Amino acid sequence: MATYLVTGAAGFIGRSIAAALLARGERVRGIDSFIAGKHANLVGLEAMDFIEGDLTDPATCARACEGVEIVFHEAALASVPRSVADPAATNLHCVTATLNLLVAARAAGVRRVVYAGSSSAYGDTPTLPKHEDMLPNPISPYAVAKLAGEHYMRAFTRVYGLETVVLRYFNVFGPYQDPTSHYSGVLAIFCRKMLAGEQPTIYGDGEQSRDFTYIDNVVHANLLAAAAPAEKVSGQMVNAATGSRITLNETFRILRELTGYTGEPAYAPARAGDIRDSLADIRLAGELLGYRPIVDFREGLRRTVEWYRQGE
Ligand code: UD2
Repeated sequence: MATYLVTGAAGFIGRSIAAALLARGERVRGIDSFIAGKHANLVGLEAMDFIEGDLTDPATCARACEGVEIVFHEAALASVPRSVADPAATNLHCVTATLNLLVAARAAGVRRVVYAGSSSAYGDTPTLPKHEDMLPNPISPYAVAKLAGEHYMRAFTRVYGLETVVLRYFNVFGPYQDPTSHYSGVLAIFCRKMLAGEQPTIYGDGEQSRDFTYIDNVVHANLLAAAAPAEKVSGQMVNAATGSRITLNETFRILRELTGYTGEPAYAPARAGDIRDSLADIRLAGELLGYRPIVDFREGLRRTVEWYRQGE
């Protein structure tokens, strides 16, 4: 019987958490609908008990939660522009699916759910760094949907006593992130294009900044969130990030060195729903989880470029 359930296990973050759990010798179940996940991401996870299924179906959620102690809920339809194009689909796969999962988790006697929140919840307020007691101010349908999931987590802790921990991820990147979709994270897109000698496009003036967070840091935060004492973390929301930021223009320059690309970027109008600057305050994650970033941005980017260079 599985101790851990990872939703979105064929996605970039889900497969990375599952791999870390399996490496520790844990019993892991994974579920994915392959709407965003990829079969190729399951290579190396053969020891995982895998269910192909969609969390929008309550019976599938019940099956996935059976016998499980801790859930890592990574399944989502990520991407701000995707949510701008189809807000109902984002709501279905981020909000309805999350509620179904929580209902099933409670019914199955799951002890704890660790939820993948998003830094987009902070919105476009000028105050930096973003700390957890700031009022949320979501500006895209995606941000609203991920924030709704956070509120459901807290409500299930308050009302039903289910332990929940929300990790607000800040622009996660690294190996296994899909570089092929228009909705992919910018670093995955840029790595693929620049290694192939293709010109990347920067939306806006490139002076927007992000707290780009290498995947190992996020996996580390998840493992800490699963193990931390309930009295310290249950019902809490904490940033999972590095606490430093960099502009897209500067990132492009570093990627030029790492990939050998010699051209300039193309510039196009800024995307609707986009946020100008993002930077996390990570002190609370330190206090509650004992979290510190373990891989910095440049090293993470170097490893990521090498991974894409090997041909994924
Ligand atoms: C948001 C969240 C992030 C995560 C993610 C999931 C914020 C600050 N971050 O990321 O935590 O939840 O959503 O999708 O809200 N861009 C280009 N060229 C491209 C692609 C993107 O210039 O080819 C720009 C884009 O306009 C944005 C930046 O790169 O300014 C980052 O875009 P992204 O889609 O990688 O992530 P973002 O910040 O929307």
